[in-house]
Amino acid sequence: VVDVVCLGESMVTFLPSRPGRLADVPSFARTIGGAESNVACALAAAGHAVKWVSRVGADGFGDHLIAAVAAYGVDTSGVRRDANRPTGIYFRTATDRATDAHEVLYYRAGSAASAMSPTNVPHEDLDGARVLHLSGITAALSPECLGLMRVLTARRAGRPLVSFDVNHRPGLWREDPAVLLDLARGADVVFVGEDEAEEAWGLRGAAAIRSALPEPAALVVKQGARGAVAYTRPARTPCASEADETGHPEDTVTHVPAPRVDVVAAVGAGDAFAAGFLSATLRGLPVEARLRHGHLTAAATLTVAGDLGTPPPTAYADRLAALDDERWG
Ligand code: KDG
Repeated sequence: VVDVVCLGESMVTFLPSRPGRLADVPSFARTIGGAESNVACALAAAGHAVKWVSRVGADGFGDHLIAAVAAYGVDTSGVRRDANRPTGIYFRTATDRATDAHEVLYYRAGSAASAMSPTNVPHEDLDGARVLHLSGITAALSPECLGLMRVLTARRAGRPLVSFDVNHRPGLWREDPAVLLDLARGADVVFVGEDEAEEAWGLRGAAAIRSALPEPAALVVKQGARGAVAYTRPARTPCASEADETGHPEDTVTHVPAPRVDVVAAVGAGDAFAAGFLSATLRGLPVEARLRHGHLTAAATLTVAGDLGTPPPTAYADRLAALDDERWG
């Protein structure tokens, strides 16, 4: 039985050997990136049965991605090879710690994953999981990928719990990112950063985001170093959509401050947060503990240059998550 299916593009990622402008960096180290496979790797590291569904080229970068993700214990049998399209890659510069700024150069237009569509992602790759995790990056890759996202976020009886991380990537969007709000409305669990909600949708603050997005049974708004707030209400059937402009008076609002960490690079931290939150959700933990596990998993990634940190072992994370309010954050 698969706990979570994560669907999305991953890329071979090149991290700079030293800080500086992309134009000046002389060499790069190879690693892997990809929001959804990051979530898959972190969930597998926490002991869950996870499958990554994607497409990669029939090339050496595709071989490397599959091997690297599988090495985390993720089932990669749902990754299809495309003989006619390459695996996506990207280069980035070191993060400026003061401003969090870095340059990103994608080589992913026309990639194998950008050809994912409702017709070439087989149902059997997605069926049977408890959770299907998606992100807004996929919607930005191509019209075919957007079509796939619309199908996967459509409410229907018997579907898995759909988790959606908004992941607004301005460098990828040609269309109006309001599409991301539509897709989020079809999900059961939504993760969004306060900053990206303002950038993509012009919505300021967590309450405004909840008012615009009342449908998901759980909406998690990440507020950077301030922490994260979850709006939750008991899940009804996945088909129920009782939202109206007045929002949900029955929402429970839970805020958890973020632990203080010495941030090296924020890339991948949102994915780690989602993995921690989903792992605790799968274990039936209360909302406060879900948020705390999100923060703890994110902290491990915030303190490394790459996308994937080493989260604390689950038993230790459970002890940290159970600390008193005064000792937390
Ligand atoms: O969340 C981290 C991702 O942004 C990174 O791994 C690259 O998937 C990526 C993307 O499309 O930006």
